Amino acid sequence: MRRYLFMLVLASAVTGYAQDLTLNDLEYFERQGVNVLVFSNSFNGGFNDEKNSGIEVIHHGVRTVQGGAIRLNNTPEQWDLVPKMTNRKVDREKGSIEVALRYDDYDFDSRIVVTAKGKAVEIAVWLDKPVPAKLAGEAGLNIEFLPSQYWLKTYQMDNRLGRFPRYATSQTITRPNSEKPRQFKGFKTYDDRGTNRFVDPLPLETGHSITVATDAPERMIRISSEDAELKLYDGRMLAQNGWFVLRSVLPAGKTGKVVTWTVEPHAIPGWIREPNIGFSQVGYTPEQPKVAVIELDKNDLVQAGSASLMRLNPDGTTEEAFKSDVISWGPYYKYNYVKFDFSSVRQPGVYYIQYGKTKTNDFLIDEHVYDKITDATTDVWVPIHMNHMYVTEGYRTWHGEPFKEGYLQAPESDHFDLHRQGKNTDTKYKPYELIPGLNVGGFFDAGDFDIETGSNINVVQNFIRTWELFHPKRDETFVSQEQRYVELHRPDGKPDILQFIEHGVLNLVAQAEQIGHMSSTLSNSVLDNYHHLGDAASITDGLHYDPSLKPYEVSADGKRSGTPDDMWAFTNRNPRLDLQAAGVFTSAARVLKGFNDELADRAQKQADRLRQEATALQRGPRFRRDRQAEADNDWLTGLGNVARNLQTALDSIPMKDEAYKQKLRPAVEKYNEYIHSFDKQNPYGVPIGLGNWAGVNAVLNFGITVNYAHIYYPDIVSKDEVYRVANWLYGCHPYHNYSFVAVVGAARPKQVFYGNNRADFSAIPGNVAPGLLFRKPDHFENYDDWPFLWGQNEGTIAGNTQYVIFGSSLKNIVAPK
Ligand SMILES: [Ca+2]
Ligand SMILES: [Ca+2]
Ligand SMILES: [Ca+2]
Repeated sequence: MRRYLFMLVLASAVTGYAQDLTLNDLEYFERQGVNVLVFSNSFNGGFNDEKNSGIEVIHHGVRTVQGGAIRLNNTPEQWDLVPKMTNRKVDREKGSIEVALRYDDYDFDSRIVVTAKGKAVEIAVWLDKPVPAKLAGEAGLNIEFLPSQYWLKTYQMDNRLGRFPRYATSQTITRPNSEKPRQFKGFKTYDDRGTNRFVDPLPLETGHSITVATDAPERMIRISSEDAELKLYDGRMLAQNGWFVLRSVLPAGKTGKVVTWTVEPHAIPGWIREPNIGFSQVGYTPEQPKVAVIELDKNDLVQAGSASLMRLNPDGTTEEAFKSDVISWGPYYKYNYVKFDFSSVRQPGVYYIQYGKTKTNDFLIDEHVYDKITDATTDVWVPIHMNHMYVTEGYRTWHGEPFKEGYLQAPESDHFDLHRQGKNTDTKYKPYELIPGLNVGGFFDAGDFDIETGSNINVVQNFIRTWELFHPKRDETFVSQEQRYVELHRPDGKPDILQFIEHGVLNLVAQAEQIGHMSSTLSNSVLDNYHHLGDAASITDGLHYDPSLKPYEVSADGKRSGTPDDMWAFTNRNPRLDLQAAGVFTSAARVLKGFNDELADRAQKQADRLRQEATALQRGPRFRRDRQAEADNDWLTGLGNVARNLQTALDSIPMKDEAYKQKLRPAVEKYNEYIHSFDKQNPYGVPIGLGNWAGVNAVLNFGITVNYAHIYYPDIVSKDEVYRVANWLYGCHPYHNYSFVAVVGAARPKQVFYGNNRADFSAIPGNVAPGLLFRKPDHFENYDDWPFLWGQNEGTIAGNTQYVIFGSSLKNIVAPK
C-alpha cells in the first residue's frame, strides 16, 4: 500500500499538479473535466427527489453520478430513508472530506472519509459501533449512475463484459415485508396485493473491480475494492426514476474501516467544455434588442474575440450578415460569460450564430416570431390537465374520467405531498365519509393528479387576468361539462379561456358549498398511487371504498371495493385561503356573467359568505399576528416591497382613476431600477433562483410585472425590457440553449419534461420547465435526456397559466391589436 502511494505521489509530481484531483476553495475535488462533490448537497427525505445529494461526480460538465452514501436498500426509492448528515469536516492537509451520517430510526451512525489519491479518490466507510442487527445485510455503501448517460454503454466487472440495458429487464425476488427497512414516516411506496412481500432487485453483476463506460472516455469511471464485493443493480426495476446503483454491503459485527473503494473518473486530457451560446430559439423581431450570452469553460481562454451572425439565403448560400467583438461580462459561478450583440441586424431572415468552431441551430428574425408562443399551452397542456373529464385528441385518449367514486373526508394524517389533516375535520363529515359533489372541474396540480386548491385559485386568477386585459377569444377546444368530455383541436363556438375559468370555478365552488370552506387539497390517500404514471382514470378503481370488504374484494353489486384507494379531501379551515377564494369568486362572477349565469351566481354567493365568515374568524386570537403584519407592511416603499407588490397594484389600475395611476409612478420608477439591477447580478438579466425548485415562477412573475409596467408606464419601463424573460425562457440561459417551453422554440425546444408521461421520456406540449436547478456550490443543471427530477423539469398548473399571462401580454406589446 505504501509503495502504491509512493508511486502515486511520484506520478503526480511528474505529470504535474493540474492532472491530480485536488481539494479546491469551494470544498470539492477537482481536476480538468472532473469534479467530485462530497455532501455539498445533503439529503432531505420525503418530498425531495433524493437524486441530488451525497457523493456526486460532475463529469465533463454533466452531473452523472450522485447518491454516494450509506443507504439501506439495494436501489433506494424517493421515500426510502435517507441519512442525516450530522457533521462535515474538510481537512486540507490530508486532502480529505469526512462526513458523519446518522439514521435516527435505527440509532445507526457511520462516517465516510473521501481522500484525493492522485487521479482517484478513496471512499472509506468507518464504523465506531457495528451495524445494528436489524440492518445487517441491508446497510451498504451505494453510489448511483445516471441511466440516460450510461445505458447502451459497456462495462467490465473483473474480466466479464456487459452492457447497461436501455430498459429495466434484470431479475428480482420477493422478500417478507418484515425484512424491509422502514420507509419515510412509515409510508409505503408499493402495493403488495396482499402478499405481504416486497420486491428486491438482484444484481446485474458482482465482483471487485468495475470499469463503467469502457467505450465512452467522457463517462468512463474505474471503481475497485479489495475488502468488499461490488454489486451493480438497476434501480429502474422498482421505479422508473431509479438509477444504476453500485453498492457494497457493510460487513456485520465489524468496526473501524469496514469498506474501501477507489474511484477514478477518467478525464479527457486537456478537455474544455464547448461554449454554450444562449439565444432565443423562438427568434427575434427586427426592432428588438438581440444579445446572445456565451457561456465559457474557465479554461477556455477566449478562443475567439468575435462572433458572427450568418444568414441562410433562399438560394442555398450562406453569408456573414454581421460580425463583432464579443464583450466580456465576467465570471458567474463556475463559468465565464461574454456577450454578442447583433441588435443592429433588422433584415428578416433565417440566421445562425457562429463563435469559434461552435455554430447554433438556425432561428428567425421576423415580426411574427411571438405570434404562437401561447398556443401549445392553451390548446394542449391546459385541457389535458382538466380533471374529472375524458380528454381526447385525434386518435389518442390522454385520460379517461378520473375519480368517479369521489372524495372521502381525510382522517387525521400527515401527508406525503406536504399536507396535513388535524384531529378535527372542521366539517360535518366523519373521517372516511364520502363528501358528495367534489368530483367536478379543477385541474391536475402538475406531474401528479391532485387538486391543490391554492394552485387552482391561481389558475382561475391567471385566466381571469388574461381575459380581462387581452380578451383572447381563441377557440380550439371542445368542452362539454354535461358529457364530461374534452376534445383538443375541435372548436365549439366558446372561447377556451372562459371554459377554463368555468372548469376551475366548478371545483372551487363545489368545495365551498359541500365542505363549507376551502379544502387545502383533494389528494391521494395512499403513496402507492400518488406516484402513478399513466392514465389518470386508472389511479383509483372508480368504486367506493368499503372497509367491511377485504382488500381487493368487490361487492356483489359491483359498486364498492375493499381497496382503500379513494382520494381524500383535506379540510382544515384556513381563513386566508377562504379569503383568496372569495376574491377569485368575485372576479369569476364578473367574468362568467352572460357565459354561465348560474355558476356566476353561485360564485358570488360563496364569495360573500366566505368573506364574511373568514373575516370573523380572523378576528380570533389565532390570526391576530398576521393582521398586524399586514397592517405594518408599508407595501410600496423600498425596493423589496416594490418588487413583491407592484403587480397587485398594477392589476387594479383598470378599476381605479388617473390619480391612482399617478400615485404609483414612484413605485414604477423604483421597479425600473430593480429590473436593471439584474444586469449586474448575472449575465442573463433576470432573477435566477437557487432553491431546490428552479426559479421559473419567480422569473415569470418578474416578466409579467415588467410587461404590465411597460403597458401602463411605457415612458418609465421601456419596451426593450419586455424581452428579458422571453430570451431566458426560449434559450438564453446557462447549461444548454434549449427552449424551456415544450414544443415552443424554432428548432430546439427541450424534449423531456416531468409530466405525467415522463416515463415515456416525453413532454406534454406547452409545458414550462422550472428551469436551471442549482446544485451547491456552483453548478446549474437542466437535464434534457432525463425527465425525472421535478426541481428542474416539472411544469405546474399555476406556473403554466402564469406563462399564458406572460405570453399574452408579450404578444400584445409586440403586436398591438
Ligand atoms: Ca401535488
Ligand atoms: Ca372552446
Ligand atoms: Ca375506490
